[in-house]
Amino acid sequence: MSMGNNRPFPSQLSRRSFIKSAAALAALGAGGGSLFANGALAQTPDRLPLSASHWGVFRAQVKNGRFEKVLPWEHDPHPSVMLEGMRDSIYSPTRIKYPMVRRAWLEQGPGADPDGRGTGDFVRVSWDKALDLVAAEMTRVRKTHGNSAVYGGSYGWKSVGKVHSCRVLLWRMLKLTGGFVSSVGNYSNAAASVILPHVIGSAGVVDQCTTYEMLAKHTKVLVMWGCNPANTSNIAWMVPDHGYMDGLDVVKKAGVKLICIDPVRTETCQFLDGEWIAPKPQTDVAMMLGIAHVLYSEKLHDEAFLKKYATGFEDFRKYLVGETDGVAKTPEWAADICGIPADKLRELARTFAGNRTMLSMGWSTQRQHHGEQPPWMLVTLAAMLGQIGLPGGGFAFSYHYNAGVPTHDSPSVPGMSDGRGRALADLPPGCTPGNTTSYCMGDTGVSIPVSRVVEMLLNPGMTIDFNGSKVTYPDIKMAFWAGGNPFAHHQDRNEMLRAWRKIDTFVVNDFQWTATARHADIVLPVTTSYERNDIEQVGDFALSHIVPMRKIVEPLYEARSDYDVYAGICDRLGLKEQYTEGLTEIDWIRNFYEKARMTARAKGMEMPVFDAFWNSEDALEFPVKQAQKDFVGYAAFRNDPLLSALGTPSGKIEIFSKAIAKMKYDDCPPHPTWMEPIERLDGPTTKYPLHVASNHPIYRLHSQLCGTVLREKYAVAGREPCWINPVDAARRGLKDGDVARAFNDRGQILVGIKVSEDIRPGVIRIDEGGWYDPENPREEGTLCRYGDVNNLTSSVATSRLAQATSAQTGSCELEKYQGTPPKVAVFDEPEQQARAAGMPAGRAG
Ligand SMILES: Nc1nc2c(c(=O)[nH]1)N[C@H]1C(S)=C(S)[C@@H](COP(=O)(O)OP(=O)(O)OC[C@H]3O[C@@H](n4cnc5c(=O)[nH]c(N)nc54)[C@H](O)[C@@H]3O)O[C@H]1N2
Ligand SMILES: Nc1nc2c(c(=O)[nH]1)N[C@H]1C(S)=C(S)[C@@H](COP(=O)(O)OP(=O)(O)OC[C@H]3O[C@@H](n4cnc5c(=O)[nH]c(N)nc54)[C@H](O)[C@@H]3O)O[C@H]1N2
Ligand SMILES: [Mo]
Repeated sequence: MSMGNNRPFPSQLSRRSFIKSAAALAALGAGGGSLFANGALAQTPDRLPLSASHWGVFRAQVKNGRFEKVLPWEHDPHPSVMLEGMRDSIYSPTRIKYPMVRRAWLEQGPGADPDGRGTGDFVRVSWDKALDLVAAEMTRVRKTHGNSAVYGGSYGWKSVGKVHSCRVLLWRMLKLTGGFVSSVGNYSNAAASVILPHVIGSAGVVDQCTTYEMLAKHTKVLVMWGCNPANTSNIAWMVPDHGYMDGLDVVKKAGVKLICIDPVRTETCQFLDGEWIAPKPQTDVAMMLGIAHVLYSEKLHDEAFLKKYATGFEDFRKYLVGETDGVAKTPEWAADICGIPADKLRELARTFAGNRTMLSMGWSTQRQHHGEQPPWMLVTLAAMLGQIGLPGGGFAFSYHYNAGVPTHDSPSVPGMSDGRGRALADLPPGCTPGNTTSYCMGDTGVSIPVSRVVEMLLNPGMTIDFNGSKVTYPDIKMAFWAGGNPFAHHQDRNEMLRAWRKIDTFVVNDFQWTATARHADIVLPVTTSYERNDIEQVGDFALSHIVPMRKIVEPLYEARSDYDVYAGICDRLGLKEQYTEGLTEIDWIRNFYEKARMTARAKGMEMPVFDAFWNSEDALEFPVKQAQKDFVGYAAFRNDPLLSALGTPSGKIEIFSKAIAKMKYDDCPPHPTWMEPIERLDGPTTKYPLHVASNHPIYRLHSQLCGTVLREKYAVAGREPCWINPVDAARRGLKDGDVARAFNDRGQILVGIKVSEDIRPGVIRIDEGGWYDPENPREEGTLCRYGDVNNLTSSVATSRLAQATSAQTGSCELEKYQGTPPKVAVFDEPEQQARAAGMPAGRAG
């Protein structure tokens, strides 16, 4: 915990009263050989109820049943400012209070007036009525159209907790009651995690990276290639450990030279006083080819490494020097495309080759058209440098995602399973044994690449390629979502709205009135994770603690846990016992803990009994071995490429992939290749002048917390901020604080102008996750009043290989908004809900 008080980040919450003496910390953590911080302390703030979130572990001060104040956990080295938004989200005016049904759907039946979705005309119903409607509609759709008419992919970041993992709980219900169409992959790294197994034999993006300590000791040059851990490591899929700040600090103190290749001068770049190089977005492959050409022509590449550890360099070399296509990828050629001078590319090549260099890439570069290529090209560049597997050298794809903090010696805590599917004895209503229709057989339908959901809805029956296989789109009539916000996360909002009109029924579980909930037919109000008990682990890579998540407050309004909602649906189909297995919330928590305890015992560690853990009001800490502190990525492969061969067909790094060559995809050639995206800054056929960068937000997790007080910290004129370079602002007569309209052929949004030197000319930054707020939901292409950037982005797939999202592909124009801008409404309580307050539940339905 070496960080001082003067961190330049907005993400720090004051820990004033919670810094403990070293002695107290020792008593908590490492005392007496026990792994357990066994609450020997008095009723001090550290005995307040403990729980956890995507923003960190925290303690809660509760007064009269209200969560009054959030206190950072005393072991959090860098508490996130987002914790305050987390608390506020519980009491936000956007809370969903009651089950509600869209009036047209309720009165005229499924599929009625699909254009009316999003207009807010909801009717409050009782829980009984709502669950009856959902169960009956699931049965109707399955009987009429089969199980593969139900989409339950339900992508999203939900809340933390092993028991109340709402997507898994949904799948468990959908599997048990029949079958459903699911999804594979994610919006995060789907291009990288499909291409990298062909190249390095593992997903790469979830591999642990060389630790920060080892970087500090060995690395001379650290390249952050579209990689911003100082922002994106604030959160985690489980609970963040926040060890990245100490890590970056150690690297800074060691004097490692940082080079940031990014259209934005990031927090990471600022903190480490890095050199900022800002290429045109989406041109990184061209830039890397230019650097590779210098390495090759100046004989700075490591031939021995390429020979011993890689295959296919010769095929790539021919492309690099232009033997295959007549175009040498010289630095001059690259400079023309990426906008970085050829001499700078030469200098970078020499700097990389002359020093121990770590090339660290984030995931934005693969969230673009042809997004498979940048990670492949980065590995190729690293292979040419020959430092892979050496301490402090090589490549990495996860520093921005909490990797680099040593992995602790801990057991994994299992989570809720999506179940065994349906046993024959559990036949759904209307089925007899021997009936082989898909509805009665529990046929689980197909899985689609997750970002193709809109393409699927628009094109039932169409067959697409996907990583060497084929997927045929089913005809979806009903979609069920829990724990995600597709009306924020998916690209090309207006195309999506057209697609959504094709389905009969859309059911959404959430605790807040997101645009997704507002576009539902049936809305079910669920609890936040602070209104229920659970268990989780700390640190996606660190795995340092197991934390008891204690209920902080009783459920507000009529909220029920997702678990209870699905149990209620299963009850109506005669399957409740099978769903719950007769277990209560605390039974599940105890079972998962006990399984972890057995795993720990097998590793020679003794964890306390469950009750002691649960009542301790502290997290259980695990030790870390020296070998993990000294971890070096791909060292085993380098030391013994036969015994520790990679998982590729050749066991080596595949610069040329025969497996991909066999697929014959024109949009994913068999070696890293520069291909023009459909749109880019100064692209040959690009219509609009500004590239839209939709970064991950500083004060939110995607759309989560957008409806909270945190908005005051970043909103400009009440809208989502749009960063713009002074040159581009002046050209359009825009100044700080203005409201502007950003538009292209796909859509239009209002944004608040934030003029900044920290963004490259020609690029604007509008973070993803701003809540969609259509001015007139019935009108196609209507203005979004708040600033959901996905009105502007393209839904094109990266390629036929990964079929991943290209969220970073999009361009637009910007103009000052004339007149009085329309009021933002998406953060207010919906009118029909406010009116329904006095109405006894069920009166209307
Ligand atoms: N343009 C652009 N678009 C992007 C990206 C980008 O970079 N640019 N990034 C993409 C990426 S990487 C991702 S991961 C996605 C993220 O997209 P999402 O994961 O869909 O975004 P979240 O805002 O986290 O949505 C989670 C939702 O779950 C709800 N929720 C939380 N807890 C519970 C619970 O216990 N039960 C239920 N029923 N609901 C709950 C929250 O209230 C929230 O509405 O966005 C993608 N979209
Ligand atoms: N605070 C916060 N942290 C998060 C999240 C969040 O919502 N908020 N989301 C989490 C999730 S689900 C994910 S998937 C990860 C996402 O992690 P990333 O995908 O790595 O995050 P981004 O912010 O999209 O992009 C990282 C950097 O790439 C730069 N960049 C964009 N386009 C280009 C390009 O074409 N070339 C180059 N060289 N750089 C480019 C951006 O300016 C940014 O600084 O973050 C996680 N962490
Ligand atoms: Mo993500």
